[in-house]
Amino acid sequence: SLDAIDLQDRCELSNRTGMDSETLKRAFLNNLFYVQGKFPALATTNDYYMALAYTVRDRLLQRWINTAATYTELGSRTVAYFSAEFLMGPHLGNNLINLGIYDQVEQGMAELGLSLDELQEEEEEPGLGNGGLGRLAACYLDSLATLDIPSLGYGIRYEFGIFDQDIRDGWQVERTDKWLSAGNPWEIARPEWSVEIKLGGHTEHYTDDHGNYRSRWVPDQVVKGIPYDTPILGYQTNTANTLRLWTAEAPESFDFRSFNSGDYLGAVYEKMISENISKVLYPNDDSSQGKQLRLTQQFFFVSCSLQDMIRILHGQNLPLENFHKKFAVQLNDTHPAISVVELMRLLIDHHQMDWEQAWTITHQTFAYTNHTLLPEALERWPIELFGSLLPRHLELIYEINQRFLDEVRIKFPDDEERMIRMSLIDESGERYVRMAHLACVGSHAINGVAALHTELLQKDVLRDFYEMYPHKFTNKTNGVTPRRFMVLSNSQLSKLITSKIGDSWIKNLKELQQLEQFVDDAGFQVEWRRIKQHSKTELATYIQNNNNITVDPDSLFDIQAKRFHEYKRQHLSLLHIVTLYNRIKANPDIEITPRTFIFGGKAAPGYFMAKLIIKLINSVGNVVNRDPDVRGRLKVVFLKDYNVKLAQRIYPAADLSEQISTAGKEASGTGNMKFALNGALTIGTLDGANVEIREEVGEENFFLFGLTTEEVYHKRAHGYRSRDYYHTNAELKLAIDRIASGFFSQGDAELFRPLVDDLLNQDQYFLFADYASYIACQDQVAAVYKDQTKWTRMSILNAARMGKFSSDRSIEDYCRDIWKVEPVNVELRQC
Ligand code: Z15
Repeated sequence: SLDAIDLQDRCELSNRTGMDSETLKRAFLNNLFYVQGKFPALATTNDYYMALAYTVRDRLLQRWINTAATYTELGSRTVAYFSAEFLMGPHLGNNLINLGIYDQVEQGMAELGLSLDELQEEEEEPGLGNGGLGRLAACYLDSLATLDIPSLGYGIRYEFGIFDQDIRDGWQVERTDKWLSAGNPWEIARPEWSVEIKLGGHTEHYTDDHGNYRSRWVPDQVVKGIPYDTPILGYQTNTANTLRLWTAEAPESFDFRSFNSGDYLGAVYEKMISENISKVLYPNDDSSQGKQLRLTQQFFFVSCSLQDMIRILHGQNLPLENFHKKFAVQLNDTHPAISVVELMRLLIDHHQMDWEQAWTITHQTFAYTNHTLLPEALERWPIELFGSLLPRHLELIYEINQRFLDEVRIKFPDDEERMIRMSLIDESGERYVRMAHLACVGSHAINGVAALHTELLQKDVLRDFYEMYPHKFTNKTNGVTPRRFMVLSNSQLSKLITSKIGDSWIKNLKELQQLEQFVDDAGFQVEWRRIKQHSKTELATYIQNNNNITVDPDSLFDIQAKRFHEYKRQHLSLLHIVTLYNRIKANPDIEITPRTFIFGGKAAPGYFMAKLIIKLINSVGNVVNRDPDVRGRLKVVFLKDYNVKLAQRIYPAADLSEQISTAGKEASGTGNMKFALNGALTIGTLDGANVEIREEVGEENFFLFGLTTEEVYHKRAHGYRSRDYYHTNAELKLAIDRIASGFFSQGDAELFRPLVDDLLNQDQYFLFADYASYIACQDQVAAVYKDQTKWTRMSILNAARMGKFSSDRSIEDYCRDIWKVEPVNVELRQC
């Protein structure tokens, strides 16, 4: 029998678990032969990549299976992280780091004449997210596994992730992201755990055999969700958790029906419609689109996931009443907020639970993270649309709302205005379901993602909810994983650090503080600078190859890499560039610190102004980079297709990190943390986590400029007139006039008019108000950069004081304050 096979023998014979260099090489060649079906003579780079990926996967599987077995045996309390986005980045390098075999494998590959860097380049990264929110989810999965917390990530397996960005004639052009076309060695389909979800139709009400009034949902469409699992290994631990992503398919039974009636094409059409659900990621960051398909996607993955969790619960012989004891569900923004209603429906309609008990379980299960203060990002669904897709959920929302408003009335008598503001239904015009309100009412915990952001939520966006439920609110400042964003992406700096303070900083980032003892050590400073220089040279080569622009690695690398949005103010940096250029034109011999300005980031395809800003960057670059008067002292580079892979090249090479959003607009930011961790200095406003970064690194090591949130509010309230700044600041006027005149657009004075007009007449993000302060601050940056000893000192202190911003710290905070979940140790017992 299967049980009789000696497990130890199986491990050794199979060669699939050994981690020494010889075994890894042998396994790799085995996979090339048996999985890819190739001799080395015919193998492509992709064959080699796949053979290596399967070699790594075998080592993951051993840990994964043991982890699952352990959790099942112990019935461990588990975190379920619900997110419409997981921006994982390439798996290969990260898994090698977390397995602790990166160097062995690099050497083994070298012995076979292969470059590990080149093999890693082969991997198509799963870009199943837009920006900060999706990447945060990925960092959190890494930390959950590293901290041995039982957890599941639940989301959607988009066939097309975030679009690939091309630049043509300076404009962004979108191409579909076919990340699955070469196959995905990191996932395993689990069709045996498929579930069905309902859509559309109507509800019926009846009295059951016990005389109870009940409801049922009669859908007009049924769709199947198929889970695909990816193992998420922690750093130097046996824990391998699961990212479970759902793909939509038409159920066999459904096309059967049409097929029987002879409507073959109709059946195929139904199938196509069903499969649309998981076809494509909506490419908007920080704004909501209000499209039916988007709501369908949200409901689809949430319903699949909750049904899956009920299956797991039953599999462990736990009663449904224990749902909230077994699981803590985190809602990553309001995208999965429909969960609140879906769990109620499953408990009440499918499992005959009474309302009170269902509600207790539901609100003890969920916790909600808010990621934005921007009004355009707050999700609302027109009642019509909502009711036609989810008729039963709309009924349940009305019931939840009635009970909720009864509570509000008791707590705040005679305050009709408050009830109108807080209702789950917006009735001011066309009626909408307010998803943030639903998330607040249906959760026991609500958090913002940086101290300032949480404070503003409480004071402003969610003020009524804070007054109603002050105990629900906490702050959970974001963090980033040092495994991917230091150990993997900046191996030289990581090794230097480890040579000085040992390697426990990788799991305990606060230990970086010990670097402070070397801050004035000349030898250490030289090494620190040498490594930064090395990373800059590598990025310079990348720029030469991709943009055909020669940049000087000795120049100050001034970088802004993030999604394009007016509130992030990439165009404020542009105004600085044009100002420096104007100074040179006025006096070509002027003494200036040579700078390379590097931009990266995508614009939502429908966001005209963001795309125009990209065009302006490229237009300014075309002029500045070629003007002989500049003598190469300024370069402007737009790196296309900013993604996780490119981000890993960029952070180590940055001298200056641009974090220049209008105060009160960026919820947290996480790029700000990755840059500083890699020794970049920040020029930034008092916004999001910048505030806390500055607190940690010390105000003398941070370039601060700009209005505070309060000052912005005040100016807005008292009638802000950007044009006044234009008329009173000569450099600002010159910069704007240059752009408006067509100087950067071959004489076309129309091209950038929408941008210029907006700044002169609206400027809702206060660029003109912050311009003088920004320019003065940049002049200071330039002065400090000339003193390389001082700069290096500041750079070391920045990295040394970033300990707080590890995602391990964030996750520990969530575990302690919200999830109430403990680590579970996993031992390797089987292969
Ligand atoms: C997104 O990436 C963020 C917020 C959103 O509401 C959406 Cl829809 C997408 C970002 C914030 O803009 C950023 O400040 C924050 O650091 C990040 O989420 C993670 O919390």
